Order: sequence, then C-alpha cells, then structure tokens
Amino acid sequence: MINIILIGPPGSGKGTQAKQISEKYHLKHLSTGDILRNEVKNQTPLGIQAKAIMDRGELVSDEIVIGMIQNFIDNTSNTNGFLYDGFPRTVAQAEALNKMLMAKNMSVDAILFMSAPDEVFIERLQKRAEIEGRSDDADINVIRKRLAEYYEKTFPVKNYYEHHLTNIFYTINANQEVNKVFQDICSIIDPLVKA
Ligand code: B4P
Repeated sequence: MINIILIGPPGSGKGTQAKQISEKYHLKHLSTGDILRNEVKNQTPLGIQAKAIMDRGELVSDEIVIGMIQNFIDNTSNTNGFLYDGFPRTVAQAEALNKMLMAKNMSVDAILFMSAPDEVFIERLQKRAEIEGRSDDADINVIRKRLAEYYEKTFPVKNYYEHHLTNIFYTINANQEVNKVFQDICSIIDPLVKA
C-alpha cells in the first residue's frame, strides 16, 4: 500500500494531476477540496459552515478536515494506496496524518511539491473562474487571500516535510504543460510501484 502526498499553492494543478495519477496507479484519490465542495453542494451542516470559510479564501478548521480524512481512510478497503490531494495544509494536519498512518502500520512514500511562480497560479484560477464558475476563484481578492493562507499555513508544511522526510521529498516544476508535469511525476512514482 503506497501513500503519496501532493501539496502546492492553489491553482498549482494538484487536482488536475491527482486525477491522472490515481487512475494510472489505481490509488484512492482523497481531495479535501472535493469532499468539502460536495458537502457544500449537499447543504449538510458541515457544508453550510465550510462554504462561508471557503468563499473567504480561508482554510477550514483542522478538526473538521482531520475527521474527514480519518473517516475516508477507515472506510476504504481494497486499494493499492492513497493519493492525498490538498492535504495536509497545516503542520497540525501533517502530524495527524502521521499518527493515522502509524496506527495502520503505514507511512508516507513520497511528497510531491508543485512549484511555479505566483502569477501562474493567479492566471490559472482566473481562467478557471470563467470556465467552471467556482465561487472561490471569482474574486481576485479571494485568490490573493488563498495565496496568503498558503504562505502562512501550508508553506510550513512544505518545510516540515523537506526537513523531516528529505529523501522522499520531490519538487515538481508545475509551470509546464499538463502532460509534461504528469511525465515528471510518473518518473518518481514508477519505481515506488515496482519496488
Ligand atoms: P482545493 O480544492 O484543494 O483547490 P485548489 O488549491 O484551489 O486547486 P488545485 O491546485 O487543485 O488546482 P487545479 O488542479 O484545480 O482547495 C479549495 C479550498 O478548499 C481551499 O481554499 C480551502 O478553503 C479548502 N480546503 C481544501 N483542503 C483543505 C484542507 N486540507 N484544510 C483546510 N481547508 C481545505 O488547477 C487549477 C486550474 O489550473 C485548473 O483550471 C486547471 O485546468 C489549470 N491547470 C492545472 N494544471 C495546469 C498546467 N500544467 N498548465 C496550465 N493550466 C493548468
């Protein structure tokens, strides 16, 4: 069972790559963003609470997100492993994930950090706003807030992994066309799957 983490700023292409990776390697795709958007769509109590937070470009509380992940892992069987997309986003979430995996005799196999200049992310999210109409992409101030949240709360997660799990930390050049990014990622995952 392999566990791969995909982290990076909003618009770095985590969701785009995660879809292709999980299909190719038959991994369970665990996107906290998708789970939260689904709760919003179904207007659950969690969704109603999360919508306001997401629309402001802020992060949903660690308590809520960690509970969601625990449920997902506990209720998933028959898989080659998990692909975490957009999780962990805070150091507290990273520490909680370590504990959850240890309890199941698992560990993280690779951390893929999606890197590109901020202007690239802003441009992509503005383009997506026109196509998909996601409320958190529509306003430039919300996009800037999401980037600010990223630098304040998620960038420390990158540093945490780079420092603690140096030998399995990989920086991906996300400023390339989608298939080229995917090829670079496959060159890291292929040996893990064959091992
Ligand atoms: P997410 O759903 O995780 O989304 P994202 O960071 O906005 O985007 P992603 O990086 O996945 O970009 P994508 O592939 O879609 O988060 C949304 C919100 O949910 C957060 O702001 C937060 O409020 C909440 N949340 C989620 N997880 C949380 C957690 N763990 N804790 C607390 N809160 C949490 O790509 C973006 C666009 O770029 C797309 O239009 C795509 O087509 C395009 N694109 C992708 N790759 C490209 C490439 N190589 N070249 C050109 N365009 C590309």
